Amino acid sequence: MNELGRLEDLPQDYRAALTENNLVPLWPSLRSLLPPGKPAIRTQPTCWSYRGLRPLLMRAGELTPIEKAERRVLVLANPGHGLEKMQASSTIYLGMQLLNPGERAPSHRHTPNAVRMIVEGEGAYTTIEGERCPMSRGDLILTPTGMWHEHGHDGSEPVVWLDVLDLPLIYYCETSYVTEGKAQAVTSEGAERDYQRGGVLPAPMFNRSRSIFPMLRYPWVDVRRSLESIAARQPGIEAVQVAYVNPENGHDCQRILGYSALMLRPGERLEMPARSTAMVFHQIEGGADLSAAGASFKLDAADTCCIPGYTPITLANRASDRPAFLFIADDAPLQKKLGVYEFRN
Ligand code: 1HN
Repeated sequence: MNELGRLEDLPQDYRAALTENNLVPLWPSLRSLLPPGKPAIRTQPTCWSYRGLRPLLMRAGELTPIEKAERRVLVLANPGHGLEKMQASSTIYLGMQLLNPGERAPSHRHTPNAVRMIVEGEGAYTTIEGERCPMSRGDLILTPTGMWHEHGHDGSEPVVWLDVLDLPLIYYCETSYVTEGKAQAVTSEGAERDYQRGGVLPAPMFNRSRSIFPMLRYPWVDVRRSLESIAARQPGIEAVQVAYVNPENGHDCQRILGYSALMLRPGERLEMPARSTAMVFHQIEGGADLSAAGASFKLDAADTCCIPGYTPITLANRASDRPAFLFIADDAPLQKKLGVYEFRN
């Protein structure tokens, strides 16, 4: 590839005239905009241990009342992007949110899409457009773009969950904003039970689907049961993994970020080929060793890490006598829509 002219090669008066006219020469920057073979990646392999994070989150609970925070969150920020950018990858925002007994996080709606992966505690719930979704460890709860949502807590212990949002992308697009709202009336609970059997859908006579996001809560007990069934019935399968999809059409459950759950069988080691998406791993149960891009992390329950795209990843269950379970988030739905998603073997 031939050397391109540098900015310094241009006469000072010419550079000044370009700047004066809001013009920039492309050729000095072309190689950094289009690096050969592989993108320039800011996302660094980064791990946030729950053991390190939890005391700081509990302290936030003492320092800042919920009324002063609205959402009491410590953001899992990737140093490769600069901590102030508050992003885990180019498109993914991660935060650990604390709700103490009796607290309420008021109703609002916004353009970014969110999901919550429940980390600890019982008795809290999110209400989304009137649908009350109880929170239990490992449950996944969606709050898609534009839907009213608020959180409450009737239990007796702190509740913590991992928020995953496509906020960096929506912010980049200059489309990120919020609308504050009044408390919602609860009108329904347990709507996910209408979809508890794959292959069997509600079939209203006149109107196929009530909503483009028909399922908002994916209980961990059901997801875990599916994984265990696959592992037991298909011992030769490469990877025991299930995707969180829209049960009405089988598409990704959200439009920009994709979610799945992975079971590592006792003693299993899994080599994942490089793909173009950065990936987030959150340990739901058990312990796993993860290595990628020169980094290696020991993940214990509730730990979270982020790995850049275009790098192979190795995962290993540390235990030989019990399975390990991971929640995975990436931006494959976005990249597939854009036509840039790739696998490299
Ligand atoms: C948000 O609305 C929540 O509703 C959590 O719990 C984290 C981070 C950025 C923007 C909105 C929530 C958020 C958020």
